[in-house]
Amino acid sequence: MKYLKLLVIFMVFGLLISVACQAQEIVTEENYLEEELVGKTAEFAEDGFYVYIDDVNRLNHSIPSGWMGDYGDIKMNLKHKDNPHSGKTCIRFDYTAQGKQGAGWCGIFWQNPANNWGEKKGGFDIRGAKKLTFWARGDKGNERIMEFKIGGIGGTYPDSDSMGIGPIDLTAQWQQYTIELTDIDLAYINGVFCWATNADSNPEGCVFYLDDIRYEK
Ligand SMILES: [Ca+2]
Repeated sequence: MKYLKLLVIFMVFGLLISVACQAQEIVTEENYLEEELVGKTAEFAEDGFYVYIDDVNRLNHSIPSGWMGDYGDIKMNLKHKDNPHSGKTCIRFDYTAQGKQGAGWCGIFWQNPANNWGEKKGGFDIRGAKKLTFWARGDKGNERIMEFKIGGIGGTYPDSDSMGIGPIDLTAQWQQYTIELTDIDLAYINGVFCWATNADSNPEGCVFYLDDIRYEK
């Protein structure tokens, strides 16, 4: 009888511990789901939070490392010196449209740190920015870029939102373009800028230039 009592006490005790553990797990999971992912605070310079202003400049943020689609068709020069929009350099992209990876399209994401497809927590908190602006020109004019955008990288640490413009037909002169961000959640943005285009729109390929890519308040 004594042993039976002990057995019952042990069983009840075990059951209580088991229930307590389950309750703990549920609470932890709920807390995790409710927690908003917020990035590192973006430090704005006087006229904006820059993605690119000039080659090797302390104002630059993120790396154009996320090459997509026919990445073998792209050449990138971050220090092109002929006719930049500002300073000494702009970025030149050469797209051959050969289809080296068989995709028919290509694009590049700026990521932080380099090559971060959402597996690391590297995004920025850019809340307060009302728009992203950038300057672009084509080598000849009529180069078609299907999309310019911000955000949209998924993974374990996904971007909180995304917004894009396009398609855009570039001109041979520098022009400023704007992505409006007033209705966008900018709490966590790893893919701070991106462009994408395709061979259908540029059968002979294209050459284009970008400069002064920045978030503005
Ligand atoms: Ca520049």
